[in-house]
Amino acid sequence: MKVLLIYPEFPDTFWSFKYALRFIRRKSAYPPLGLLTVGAMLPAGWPKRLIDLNVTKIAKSDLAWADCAFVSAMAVQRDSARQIISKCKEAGLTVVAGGPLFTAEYEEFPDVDHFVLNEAELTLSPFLEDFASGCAGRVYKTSEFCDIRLTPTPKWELLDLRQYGGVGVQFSRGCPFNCEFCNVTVLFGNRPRMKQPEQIITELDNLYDLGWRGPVFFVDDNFIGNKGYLKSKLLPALIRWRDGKKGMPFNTEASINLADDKHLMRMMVEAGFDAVFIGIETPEESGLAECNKNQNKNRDMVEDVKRIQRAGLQVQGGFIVGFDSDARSVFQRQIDFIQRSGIVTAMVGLLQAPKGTKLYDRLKKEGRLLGQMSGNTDGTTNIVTRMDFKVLAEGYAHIIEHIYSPKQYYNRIKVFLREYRPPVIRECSSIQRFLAFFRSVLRLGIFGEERFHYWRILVWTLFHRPRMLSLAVTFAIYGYHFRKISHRHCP
Ligand code: B12
Repeated sequence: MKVLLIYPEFPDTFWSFKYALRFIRRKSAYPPLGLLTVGAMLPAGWPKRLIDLNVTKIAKSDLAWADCAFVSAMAVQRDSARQIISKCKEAGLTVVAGGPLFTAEYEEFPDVDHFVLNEAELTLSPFLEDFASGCAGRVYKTSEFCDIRLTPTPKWELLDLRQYGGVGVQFSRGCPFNCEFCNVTVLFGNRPRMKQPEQIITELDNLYDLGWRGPVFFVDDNFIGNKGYLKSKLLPALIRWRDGKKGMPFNTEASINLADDKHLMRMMVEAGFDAVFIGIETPEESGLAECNKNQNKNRDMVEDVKRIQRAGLQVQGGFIVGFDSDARSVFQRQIDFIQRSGIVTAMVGLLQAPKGTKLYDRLKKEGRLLGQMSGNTDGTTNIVTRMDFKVLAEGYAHIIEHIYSPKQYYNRIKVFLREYRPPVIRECSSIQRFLAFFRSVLRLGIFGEERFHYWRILVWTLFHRPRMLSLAVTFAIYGYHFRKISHRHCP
């Protein structure tokens, strides 16, 4: 069997980082870790090619070479997935699909021959056995969760790492919390399942040996889901691993209660983490109660964010407007929170209901669903909102325009740099970094609408926080991307 592993194209979004990646001449933010893992589970004797449509086009010769296509996708890749599936069918390939999009919505893809849903660790072998005996069924799914201590090391050699801004490593799956809008507990359960530290060390060694020195994203749903195991097993192993290494800063996703544990933050920084993404969602207690985000309730989240920043971790934040309980004042409250906390990378979206979540089921009962979510921060929603949609859309557009306007955005960088105590990770100097700086001078510092703010922050950083100069340039480049995207997505 000759297999094409295909990853559909992402639209231009907040997370695509498309306009920022151009500065470092990379094509995509992250490689498809799910497909690389599936690649490692397929029979060794099957020749494999990975086609990530975010970095390359699919050639006729690839389609002619292959017998079957294994397609992975998340909801935002829906349109591109449909196109590539029909292309593969036209070329006479057997199409097998898996990953979050299909696990949630497989009924919507009549052209796919076989669905191998949920975690491939459990569903792929039964499919392969049936396939080998010529009696493969259409849908393989399970309600069980696998033991990820048995998950193989991703097959990194299938791709050209030089095309990516960062890479992913997964330590755990699942999250102990129950936010109403989130898919994670449906897909991966409430009890975090962890890999053995040795598995992670092997994955990191593989990447290091392949020459990778860029950022590594621990793609866990909630990295601190099991703090005890983290502190006693993984972090000590990572601290040992980092000794003598250069580059490879780590980042991850965690819940806000990270701020309560100084020891954990200290260990994470020592292990080489320099950023965490946190679902803040809303400063309104009523919104937090509505979506069951109890871990964010009754706390001073601005102060929490600052505590994490002071520990040496940049905080990136997710924010949502469009809760039933949101009043018109929510837009300004969100802006104030974002500006005061110094969360430079602030992702703001309208509440959407992913299929399979408690939110989806509730709204279905209430007759308030409008098809599928776009899964995107594009100013759309699949919910009949309580607030008049025109008011909501205008309020949303106002937040986006405000927080990414050069003045506010660069102010935020300064608020952040004042608070931040950067960890000591031995950086890898590279010609690409220097060139990125040079390109930023041209595009942002000379031709950009933000040029005044750009030079002001560089000069300020040079005098007050000289060690963070390269971070300030990185933020300036991100800001360019966020502005481009926001012009596109605001209705
Ligand atoms: C890392 C990550 C990202 C990264 C990068 C993803 C990338 N390029 O690969 C970033 C930060 C960019 C990202 C962004 C977004 N993400 Co995201 N992300 C994740 C996260 C945390 C981990 C994904 C991962 O790498 N997992 C590790 C691999 C090993 O697991 P896996 O991909 O699931 O693959 C396994 C199975 O699914 C299956 N499988 C996967 N593919 C295939 C294919 C075949 C053929 C087979 C047989 C099996 C199979 O086998 C694998 C092994 O078990 C997941 C949550 C999660 N735990 O999966 C959310 C998740 C995938 N993201 C999600 C969402 C909604 C988003 C955003 C829309 C968020 C937003 N509001 O903007 C954006 C969209 C991206 C964009 N560009 O606009 C949702 C998707 C829901 C859905 N129904 O599609 C998830 C599930 C999180 C959630 N809360 O619901 N994300």
